[in-house]
Amino acid sequence: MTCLFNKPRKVIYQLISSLLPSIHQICVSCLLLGFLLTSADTALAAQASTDLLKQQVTEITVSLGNSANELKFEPNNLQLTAGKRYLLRLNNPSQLKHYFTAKDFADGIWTQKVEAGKVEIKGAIHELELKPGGEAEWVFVTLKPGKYSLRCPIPGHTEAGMTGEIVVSQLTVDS
Ligand SMILES: [Cu+2]
Repeated sequence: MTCLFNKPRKVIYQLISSLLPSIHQICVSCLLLGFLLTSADTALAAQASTDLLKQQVTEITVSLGNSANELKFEPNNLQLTAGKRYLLRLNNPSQLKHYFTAKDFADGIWTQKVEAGKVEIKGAIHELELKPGGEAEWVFVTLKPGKYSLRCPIPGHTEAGMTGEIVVSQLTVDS
């Protein structure tokens, strides 16, 4: 029997780095499954066994403000379903800076990535700031059903009506 520790260091490093991608994948799956199981929904947990990340994406586009510089999200009501994968395209056609802020919503999703310009960001995202003419793509899987508020926290914008609602409904399984 060969002992791992007798092998040259280089071989051990190669072994570990070849394992890393699969370890990462397993962790993501466990994370998703754990999240769904703790939400005590067996239908969702069953859904998690199919690979959530390979699901087709549903595209949604939301504008932050408009060319007339009105302070609103268009549309300002998003209807999503838990356990689905989405591509949220955000754009800012106005001459003002805006935020897409929905912290509780962001806590209840799993972000796969955010793409803006030539940069791709992985990991948890809680709010995005879009400068005039800015665009970003947010790919995520919805996990936790609920009604979440959306707003732009720039002084005066929330007050002027730059708010919205994101509804994540329970996944219904046909029997
Ligand atoms: Cu704003």
